Order: sequence, then C-alpha cells, then structure tokens
Amino acid sequence: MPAPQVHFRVCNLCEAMCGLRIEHDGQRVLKVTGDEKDVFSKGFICPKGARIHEIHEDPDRLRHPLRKKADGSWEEIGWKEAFNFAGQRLNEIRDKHGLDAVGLYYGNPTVHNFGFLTYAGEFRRALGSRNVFSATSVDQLPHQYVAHHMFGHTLHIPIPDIDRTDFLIIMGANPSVSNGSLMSSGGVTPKLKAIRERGGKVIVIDPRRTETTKYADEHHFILPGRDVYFLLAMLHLVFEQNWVNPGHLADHLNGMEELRALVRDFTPEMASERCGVPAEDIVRLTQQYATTPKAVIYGRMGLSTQEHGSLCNWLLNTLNVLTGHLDREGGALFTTPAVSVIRTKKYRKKYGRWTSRVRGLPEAEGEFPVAALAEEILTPGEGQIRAMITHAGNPVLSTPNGRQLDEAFASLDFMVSIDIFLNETTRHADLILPPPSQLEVDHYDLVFNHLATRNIARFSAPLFRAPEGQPYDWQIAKALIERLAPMTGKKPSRLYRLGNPRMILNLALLTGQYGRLSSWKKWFSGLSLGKLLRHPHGIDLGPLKPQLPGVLQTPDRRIQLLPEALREALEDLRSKGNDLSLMHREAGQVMLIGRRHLRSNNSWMHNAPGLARGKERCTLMINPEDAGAIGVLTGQSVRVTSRVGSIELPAELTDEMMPGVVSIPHGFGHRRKGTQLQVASREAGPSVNDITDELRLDPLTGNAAFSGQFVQLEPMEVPTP
Ligand SMILES: Nc1nc2c(c(=O)[nH]1)N[C@H]1C(S)=C(S)[C@@H](COP(=O)(O)OP(=O)(O)OC[C@H]3O[C@@H](n4cnc5c(=O)[nH]c(N)nc54)[C@H](O)[C@@H]3O)O[C@H]1N2
Ligand SMILES: Nc1nc2c(c(=O)[nH]1)N[C@H]1C(S)=C(S)[C@@H](COP(=O)(O)OP(=O)(O)OC[C@H]3O[C@@H](n4cnc5c(=O)[nH]c(N)nc54)[C@H](O)[C@@H]3O)O[C@H]1N2
Ligand code: SF4
Ligand SMILES: [Mo]
Repeated sequence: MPAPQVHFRVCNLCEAMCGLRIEHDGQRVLKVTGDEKDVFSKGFICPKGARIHEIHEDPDRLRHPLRKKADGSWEEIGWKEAFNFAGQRLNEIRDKHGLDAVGLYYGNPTVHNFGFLTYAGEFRRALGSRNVFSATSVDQLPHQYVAHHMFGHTLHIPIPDIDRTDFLIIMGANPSVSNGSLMSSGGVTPKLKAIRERGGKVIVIDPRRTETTKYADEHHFILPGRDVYFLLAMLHLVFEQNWVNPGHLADHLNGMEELRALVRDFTPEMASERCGVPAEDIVRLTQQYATTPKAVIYGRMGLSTQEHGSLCNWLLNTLNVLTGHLDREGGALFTTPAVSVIRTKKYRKKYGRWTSRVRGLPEAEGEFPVAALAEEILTPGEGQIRAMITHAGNPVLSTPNGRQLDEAFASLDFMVSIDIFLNETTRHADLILPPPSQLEVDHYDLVFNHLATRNIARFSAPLFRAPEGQPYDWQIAKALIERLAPMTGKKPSRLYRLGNPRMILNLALLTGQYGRLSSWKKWFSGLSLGKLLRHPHGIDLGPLKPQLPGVLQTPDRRIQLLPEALREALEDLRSKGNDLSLMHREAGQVMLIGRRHLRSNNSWMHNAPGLARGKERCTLMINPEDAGAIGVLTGQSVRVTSRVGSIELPAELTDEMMPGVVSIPHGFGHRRKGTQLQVASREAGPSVNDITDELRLDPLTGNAAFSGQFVQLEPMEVPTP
C-alpha cells in the first residue's frame, strides 16, 4: 500500500472556509480533519467538511455529459458534441425569440466556485439576457441592497468583529449550525465561547431556542417577521436616552434628525405588543448594547428572508452606526481582501433600473427575484423565457412555490444544466454538463474573503487530477461563451479568451493592495499566486480595520442613514402601525419558519451516506401547546397547508419552539421520479418550498419572505403501530 500523503485545502462547501487536512494515498481519501495550522480556522471542521470526499466518491455524481432522448432516458455523449448541441439549440431559440428568451439561474455553489466565478461576468455578457436569476434573492439580497444604499456598494456589508467584541446580539441566525453567514469565521461556536470566557455576553433573539442558544447568556423568543418593531424600539431608545454616539462618523452622516422624528412613536411597549419580547427586556438589552464599548448587533437569514427584510437590515446598520459600533474594533467593520471585486470608487446605480415583465418586480444588480422565475416561463407573450441554463442550483427545492417551478421547467423548449448531479431541477434538462468534483479543482474564495471576520488569503490546488477530458466549470462556461457571444455582437476580452482563472487570480493578487506590484516596497514580500502556493495553511493579513469614511461610495461620500426607499417603507409601516388587526392570525393558523441542520447544506448533500444517516430531520417542530390544541403527538403525521399547496410530515413536539410558530427545514423532497440520487431519495421528507408562497416578498428587493408565513395544520390519522 502506498504511504499516506497529506494535502491541505480550503473547504468550499459553505461560507466558513475551513482549512482541511486530507490524508490520502494518491487515489483515495483516507481521512479528513481540520487543519490546526490554518491561519483562519485553526483546526475547526464540521461533519460536512469531514465527509467532503463522499461527494467526490459518490457513484451517482455525473462524470460525462448526458443528453435526454425522445423517450426521456439519458445517453452519454462527448464534450464537443454536447457544447455544439447546447450552442445550436440556444441560438435557435435566441434567433427566433430574442436574447431574453434564454434565462439563467445560478445557485449557491456558484459563489463558492472559483473557476466559474472568474468567467461569470463574461458568461452573462455573452448571454445578453435580462432574465438572470440566482439564489441571492432567496437569501442575502436585502443585506446587499441596504449596503448599496447606505454605504454605496453592495459588498460594503459590515462584518461583526466576533474575535474582539464583548456584547453580541444575534437575530435570525443560527451560527452554531450554519457556521456563520456574512460572518465567515472558520467556525463560530468556539468564538461564542471565547466571548463569554473574556467576560462578554451573547444574546440570541429567535422564534426557536436554537443550538446557538447553548452558547449564549440569554435567549428571547420573537414572533417571526416582527423584528422590525423590536429594532425600531431599540432605535427609539437610542435617541430618547441620548445614547447616540457615532464617534468618528459623526461628520459623515445624512438623515439623522429626520430619522429621530420618524421613530418617535415606536416605544418598547408598542414593539412588545407586536413582536412578543417584553418591553423591559428591550430596554435592558438596548442599554447594555449601546453602552458597552465593544458591542455589535448582527442579523442573518431570519431577518433577510422576511417581509421586512430590507427594513431590518437597514435598522441593524443604523443602530451600529449611531451607537458608535460601526467601523470600530469589536463592532462591525468592512474587510480588506487581497482580491477585491470592488474595482472602482464610482457610485453606480444597481437597483430598480428595470422591472420584470409579468409582475413588475425590480431588478437588483442585473437580476430579477427568483420568486418571479416560474411566471416568466409560464406566461406567454413577448419576452417569455423559453429556454434555461442553470449552474449549480436546485431552485425546484430551494425557491418559493417550487412545485410551480417544477412545472415551468417541464414546459421549456430547452434546458441545459451545469451540475454534478441529476436531481429535482436538472432532471428537467435536455442536457447536463458535469464539471469535476470539489477535490479536483483549484480554489480561492473570491467572494467570501469580502465577508470574513479576518483578512486572509489562501489558495488550494487540486488534490486529484480531473479525469482526462473533463472540463472545469470555467471551461464549460468558456465553451458556451464562444458559442453564445457572437449573437450579442460583443467579443469576449482577450484576457478571458487566452487566459485562465489562475492567471486572472495572479494578476489580481499582484495588483491588489497587498500585492507585489502594489508598491515598490512590496516587491519582495507582497502577494502573488506563487507565494500563496508556498503557504498551504494560508497567509494572515490581520484583523479587520476601521476604514470610514475613506471607502464610502455613495454619491456624496456620506453614510445615508435614511435612504429614500427605506424612508418610504418606514412611513408605510408607521401608517399601518396602529392597526393591530394586521397582526392577528386566524384560528388554527401558525407561523412558519425554517431551519438548517449541521449535516446538511441546502438541498444537495443528502446523497452522502455519512451525512444522511441518523434520525429523521425533516420534521415539523411544534410547541406542545399548539400540538395539544390540534391533538397531535410526536411522530404523528400533520398536513401543513398554505395558499400554494399542502405537504405532510411527522410532528416533533418541543418547547424549543415559540408557541404559535412551527419550523420545517428546507432542501428535502427527494422522492421524485427521474433523479439519480440513491441515498437522498430514501429520505422521506417533503420540500417545504412546495408550500412557501412566491407572492410573499420583501417589497423593496423582491427577496423571498420565507419567515412568518401563516399555515394551517391538520392532524392525519394516528398511524397504527
Ligand atoms: N449546516 C448548514 N450550514 C449552512 C447551510 C446549511 O444548509 N446547513 N447553508 C448555508 C447558507 S447557504 C446560508 S445562507 C447560511 C445561513 O446562515 P444562518 O442565517 O445562520 O442560518 P439559519 O439556520 O437559516 O438561521 C436563521 C435563524 O433565524 C431564525 N428565524 C426564522 N425566522 C425568523 C424571524 O422572523 N426573526 C428572527 N429573529 N429569527 C428568525 C431561525 O429560527 C434560525 O435560527 O448557512 C450556511 N451554512
Ligand atoms: N424555505 C427555504 N428555502 C431556502 C432557504 C431557507 O432557509 N428556507 N435558504 C435559501 C438559501 S440561503 C440558499 S443559498 C438557497 C440555495 O439554493 P440553490 O443554490 O438553488 O440550491 P442548492 O441546494 O444549494 O443546490 C446546489 C446545486 O449545485 C450543485 N453543485 C454543487 N457543487 C457544484 C459545483 O462545484 N459545480 C456545479 N456546476 N454544480 C455544483 C448541486 O448538485 C446542486 O444541484 O436555498 C434557499 N432556499
Ligand atoms: S463549516 Fe463549512 S467550510 Fe467548514 S468544514 Fe463545514 S462545510 Fe466546510
Ligand atoms: Mo444561502
């Protein structure tokens, strides 16, 4: 047997970017552990990283292009034939119906895919279609929207300084399971423990007593979708109690006085009535937060995927600015990545420049909300989508009213999916183009280094060589660009035609702010790809640093505390503010929220045997009080119904849930015909997105509002033992 060898690489399965230590024999992985020497994650790993090789080894993972035959079965074809087929069919449709007739959806792993990302801009240019959609609009779009309006760039998202803070309020995030989002940290739980070890406090505000609360000092239940009142009351108190103290930002703010007047009515008592957190707790927490020098308030999915997603994220930033916790050590700061995609200081309007054809939803950064994708396919007329390209996405399971999208995809004239699995979405494709696995590719985090709690730079070379002839994601993109670009009349740039991701990365590293070419002083010590290759555990570039007002990109280079659209949304809320009837549910209704599991990642890791085993995860978590009211026991099947459909799943009674709220995880629903997922298809649970409503949105961005949807519960017959 060959002697074991060791390979170090950064896990690209989620935002945490953990360093992995992989023992292998040149052909097979023997063991995966956390890399203790990694400059960022220092040995942290989760069960998904430890099983990353199961994705690589999965016999269901596709290795060759598949073309659907007339009878619906699949045939393997060669790569050249596959590219020509895709190019020919797409161009026929574009020729006949225009460029917008081809839609594009890209999913979450696209953003973790170094190769594809380097070509993504060129790809979109070559496609020349307005019908671009992505997982962004079922996720963090409100964060980006607010960053753009307040600080001038969508990626100016302030990151909690978890390593140095003494007071952290977490709203609508569960970092002990998700491992941190818009707070890439290489593992959050040890950092929560460290806050408390240094005498600090962690507060969690969530409709479920989550795994994260085990590492917190306090947990408060809050009604889903009502956080906006909690945050407005905090802001009200900051003004009333004179806790306004923006420090070095004081001379760079717009809109403070107008804001003060607008939040006058939002008293803690009023907020308490609406969100369920006792008024005295709101007052106490606000005081502690405002008066602790190193404090920060942070919110994530639970605050962005709800009807007040933009308002909530705006309020989080506003609170951090006004109390002096923005751009300060221990508060929230901007990153300075080695490769920055923020290339210009010029302000560019990026939202609402045009609207979607059917529902008139606003464009965001050149994309439409994915909640509008099905209707754009199903509604006839000029500009209708007739063909789709998907890259690393499974929107049938991951976007609201997934059943409708399932039907919409089935009706397309042509669909091509660049994906490693034949799953609920790609089964609708006419052609699947599978790139190599996570262990066969180069990796550099082009996006998540912008969102990390420390500045670092790491590059991972492939562990295994990709099979002969199998193109990488970027080569697939390039082959399609060559075939699609001529019809738009735009020629791809020379760099992209002749170069490759490594070359492009090296150039960006060299000319970036830590690069060898950034100044003559850095000629010997500065960054280059070569230098990163010589540092397999990464290079530490230090903690986050204050950078304001320097990096502001708003037209007047000031922080906009009250952007116009948010002022209007707030006034709208104020006008409805006294109408408590809006808050009341009908008899028998409960509010729905989601959840994530440690051994799962959205919809696509349920086929790894080591991650799929264990007790059933796709359950309806319900408070015993609510279960009692409808006479349901643990294990009993419950039908959950919304405007768009019904699903059935077993109840799990737990006082973790706030009364009146139930939780169902997303990403399940694998028992569908025509997929090739032997392990996942054994998992019984339904897809929660079969009942989430594509009409529930954050109106400012069109981001899906998964949280707080009312659903009706109905017990099914007690199963006979
Ligand atoms: N293990 C695992 N890790 C993951 C993923 C995964 O699927 N599995 N997915 C990755 C991805 S793509 C992302 S975007 C991140 C997400 O990272 P997080 O946002 O940290 O993860 P979630 O579990 O979605 O946390 C949302 C929390 O909000 C709560 N919540 C729901 N509605 C509301 C509300 O209205 N108000 C408040 N205050 N709270 C609410 C939920 O109970 C839940 O605890 O995780 C990433 N990491
Ligand atoms: N109800 C509800 N719905 C949600 C959420 C929720 O909290 N609740 N969370 C939302 C969030 S935060 C997100 S990010 C989205 C995710 O939404 P999606 O990105 O649409 O869904 P994923 O399950 O991540 O699917 C990823 C796809 O990428 C493929 N893939 C994996 N690696 C690669 C690769 O290297 N190359 C290529 N070409 N393909 C690859 C997988 O096979 C799979 O088909 O789901 C959203 N949906
Ligand atoms: S937390 Fe995320 S990055 Fe870290 S090992 Fe797990 S899946 Fe990989
Ligand atoms: Mo996400």
